[in-house]
Amino acid sequence: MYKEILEKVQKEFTINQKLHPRYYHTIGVIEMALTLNYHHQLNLDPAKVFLASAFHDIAKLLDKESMLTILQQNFLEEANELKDYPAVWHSFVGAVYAKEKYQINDEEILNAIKYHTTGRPNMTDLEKIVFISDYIEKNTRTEASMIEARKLAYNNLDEAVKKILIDTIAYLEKNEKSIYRLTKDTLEFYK
Ligand code: DGI
Ligand code: FE
Ligand code: FE
Repeated sequence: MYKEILEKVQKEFTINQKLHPRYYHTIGVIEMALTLNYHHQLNLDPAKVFLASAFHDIAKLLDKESMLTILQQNFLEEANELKDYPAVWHSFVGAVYAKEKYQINDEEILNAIKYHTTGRPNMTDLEKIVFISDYIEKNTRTEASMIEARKLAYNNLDEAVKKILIDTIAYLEKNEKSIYRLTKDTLEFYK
């Protein structure tokens, strides 16, 4: 199963016969999430950890128009609010895309994909390790704050979630980007 999934992800991230760096990021997230599952003895089904990680950014390379259409068709309530946060779209869209194109029907996996960018209050262990691994994986996340968060993640997952949100919000504020409600709610919960 693992090999076939990786081939699908690879295909999705190949543009003009070249493999996009997003693929290596995805491999890093798979490795990190499996490591955290083992390290913290979360006893999550490794197949679920693998699938959620492998598909977390599956919609990242879709064009904005397709993403908006998928959002409007599947998330009536959120679609309007989400308009101003294009960076968040691919996570919500990814959950739909994984379900419709790749027959992922497990709600726990779909929610880990859906909330991997913003997190959400009271995350499941699967949601948490995908959210954290997305920020700290070893293949492409090389900045100091990412390495610090990686150290934290081995000690305490909730502390890592908190640090990642604080750093992400600081980064967004510095770049004059608005913060999505869910991102704020998640930090409020983990603070
Ligand atoms: O898809 P990745 O690059 O692997 O990582 P991601 O899904 O965490 O997306 C990261 C981007 O999303 C990053 O540029 C920060 C942005 N982001 C996260 N939360 C918010 C946000 N952007 C806005 N405007 N508001 C948010 O609340
Ligand atoms: Fe993402
Ligand atoms: Fe990612």
